[in-house]
Amino acid sequence: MRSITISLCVSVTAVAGLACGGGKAPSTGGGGTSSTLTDLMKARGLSEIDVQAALKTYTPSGKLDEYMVFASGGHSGQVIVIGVPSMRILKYIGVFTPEPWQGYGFDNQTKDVMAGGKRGDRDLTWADTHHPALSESGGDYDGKYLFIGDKANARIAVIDLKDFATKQIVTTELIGSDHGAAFVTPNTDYVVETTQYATPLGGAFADLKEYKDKYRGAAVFWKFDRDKGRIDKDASFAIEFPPYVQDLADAGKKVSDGYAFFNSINTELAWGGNAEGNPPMESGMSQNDMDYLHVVNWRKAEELIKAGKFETIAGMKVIRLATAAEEGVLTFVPEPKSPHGVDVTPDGEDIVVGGKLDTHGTVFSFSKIKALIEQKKYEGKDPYGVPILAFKDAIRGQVELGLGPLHTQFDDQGNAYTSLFLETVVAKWSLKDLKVLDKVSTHYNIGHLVAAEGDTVSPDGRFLIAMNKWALDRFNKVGPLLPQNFQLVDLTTPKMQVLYDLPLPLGEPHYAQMIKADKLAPIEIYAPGEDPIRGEVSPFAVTGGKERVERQGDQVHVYMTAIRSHFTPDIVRVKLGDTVHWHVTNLEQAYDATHGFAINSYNINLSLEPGEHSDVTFKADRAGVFPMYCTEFCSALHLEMAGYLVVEP
Ligand code: K7E
Ligand code: CUA
Repeated sequence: MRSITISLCVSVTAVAGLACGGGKAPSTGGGGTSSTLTDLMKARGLSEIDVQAALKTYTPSGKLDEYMVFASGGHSGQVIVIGVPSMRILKYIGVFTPEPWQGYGFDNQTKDVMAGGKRGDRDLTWADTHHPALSESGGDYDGKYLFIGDKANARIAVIDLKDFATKQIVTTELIGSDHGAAFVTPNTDYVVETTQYATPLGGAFADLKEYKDKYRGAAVFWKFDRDKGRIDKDASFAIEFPPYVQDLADAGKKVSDGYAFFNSINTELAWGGNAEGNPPMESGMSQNDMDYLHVVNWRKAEELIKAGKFETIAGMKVIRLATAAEEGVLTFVPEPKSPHGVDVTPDGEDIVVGGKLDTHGTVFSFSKIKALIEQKKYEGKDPYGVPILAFKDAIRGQVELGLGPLHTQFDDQGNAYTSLFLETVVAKWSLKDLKVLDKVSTHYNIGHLVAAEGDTVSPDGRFLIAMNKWALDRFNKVGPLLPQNFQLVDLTTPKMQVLYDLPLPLGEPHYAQMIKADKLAPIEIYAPGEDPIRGEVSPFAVTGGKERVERQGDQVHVYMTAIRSHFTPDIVRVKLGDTVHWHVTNLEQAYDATHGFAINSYNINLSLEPGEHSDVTFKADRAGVFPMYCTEFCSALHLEMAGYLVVEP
C-alpha cells in the first residue's frame, strides 16, 4: 500500500481483475452480464479517487480486519469496537450504562460491578466516557485489558479483553470529575485519573469564594493488579494539585518512564459567577498567556507513600501539595495559553502540547526538563509553592501548525499528526525538523485522532481516524441531533487521503485506540457453570438433571438450566411476596450457543453465553402469570424456548 496509483484502469484491473474502459466484464457465472467498472462508476457518480478508497477499505464477507479500534462511547457510557480498514462496528461493550443485549446491569453479578461506581448512595446509569486506555507492557499494547474514564462522575472501568466484558468500576469521593483518564503507565502498574473541575477534596462543602484555598485537583494513581485483573483500591494513591483545572495527561515512557505529564487551563483560578459580578468562566480562564504543564515524578511519589508521607482523605492516600512541591514530585513548566492535548513521543523524549488558543504545537524536551529539575534551576514558584522551570529552557522548539491544535499521534517514520479543531484538518509534521509536511481536511470539528498503535513506543503508521464532532451534511438527515463522524485516513500515500466515513450515533466518543487485531485472543466459550465476573465456576451452577426449586421460608431458590431449546424447569411457581433467587446455567459448550432469559414485567433480561452462569434476585411483588422466554434466536425451536413464572396471590 505504498504507492498512489495514477491510472485507475491499471490499478483496478491489477487489483480486482476487472475489465476496464468499456471492455466486457468477466462473466458473473450466473448467465447475466455485469456492468463494466466504468459503467458502475458513472452510474454511481464515483471518481477514481473514490474507487481507490473503496478498494482500500472494502473487506469481503468472511475476511477479517487487521486492526481493532476501541472507541469511547461518549454520553452512552459504553465502548464501541470497530474493525479497520472495513470500519465495521463489531460490538458495543456495556460499561457504565445498563446494556440489555449483554444482560449487563440486569443480573446480580453485573449489578455489583455497576454498584462499584456509586457516588454516595446514588446509582449512576450514564457516563461521559472520554479516554479509553489499552493495557501496556513495555509501553506497547498487550491486548489484555482496557480501561476507560467517566468525566462526569470521576470513575474508571476495567474491561477484560478475554471476553470483552466490564469487570470492575471504581470511584473515589476525593475528586468530583475527571478528564485526564484513563492513561496507563508503561507496564500498567497504574491507571491514572486526573481531575478536571476542582472541588474541595473528599467532597466537603466550601463556598466557591474560597476556590483558591479550599478547592483542589488531584491525580489518582489507581494500582492495577494484573494477576487479579482488578484495580486494588488499597494500594492506590493520589497527588494533590492546585485548582488549575487539569486537562489531559500522558505517562512518560522509555527515557521518561516514571514520570507523567498533565496540562492545565486555569492558572487564573477563575471559578465562574457571571451573574455575581465575575467574568464568565471561559474568559476568566483565558486571561494568562501561559498555563502550567504539570511534571510528576510518580516513582518518587510511590516512595513517599511507602515512607508514610501522606494523609488519608475519603479513604485515599493523598500526597499533599506542599509535600509534592518540596519533595520534587511536582514541578511546573509554563505552556502556551489554555492548551489541550499532551502527548509523549514514542521514544519518550518529547512531550507535545497542543496550543488550542495558540497556533503552535510546543515540543518540550524531557531530558532538558529532567536536567533543570536535578539542578534545581527554577525561575520561581507558584502561589502554592510549586517550583516552575523556565519555558525557553524546557522546550526543544515549536511547530507552527495552524488554528486550534489539539491532540497528537505518531507513526513509524518519525512523523506526528495533530488535529486542528478550528481549521478542521489533520496536520502531518516532522518530529525532527518541526515542519508541517501535509494537511488533510476533515468533516468537521476534529477533536481527537487515533493512528494505528499511535500512542505507543512502536506506532504502526498506515491508518489514522479523525474523530469529528457533529457531522453536518455528511449523512442523510436524522433530525437536529447530529451523529459524530469517524473518518479513516490513509497514511501510506504521499498526500493523506480520507477513505471512509463512519457515522457514530451513540454519543461523542472523544478518544479511541487502535490495536493490531492479532494481539487480541478472546475466548469463545466459558467453562461449564462459570461466573464471568468472578472468573470461576459458580457455587450456584447446576448440571443437567440437578435442576430444582428450593424454598426456605419466603426465600425461593430456582436452579435452572438452559440448553437448545428449553429451560428446566419451564414453570416456576412462587407466592406473592417471596424473594426469588434465580440461578441459570447455560449448559452449551458450542461457540454460537447463547441463550437469553427474559421475564415479562419484572425488568429482567439476562444473556447466557455458552457455559455462563448468572444469578438474578428479585421480589415477586406482582401476582399473575408472566411469560418467560429466550431472547436469542438460538435454534429452529427458539420460539418454543419459553415457560411461565407463576406468582400466586
Ligand atoms: Cu474531547 Cu480528550 Cu475529553 Cu479533546 S477531549 S476532543
Ligand atoms: Cu435459546 Cu432462543
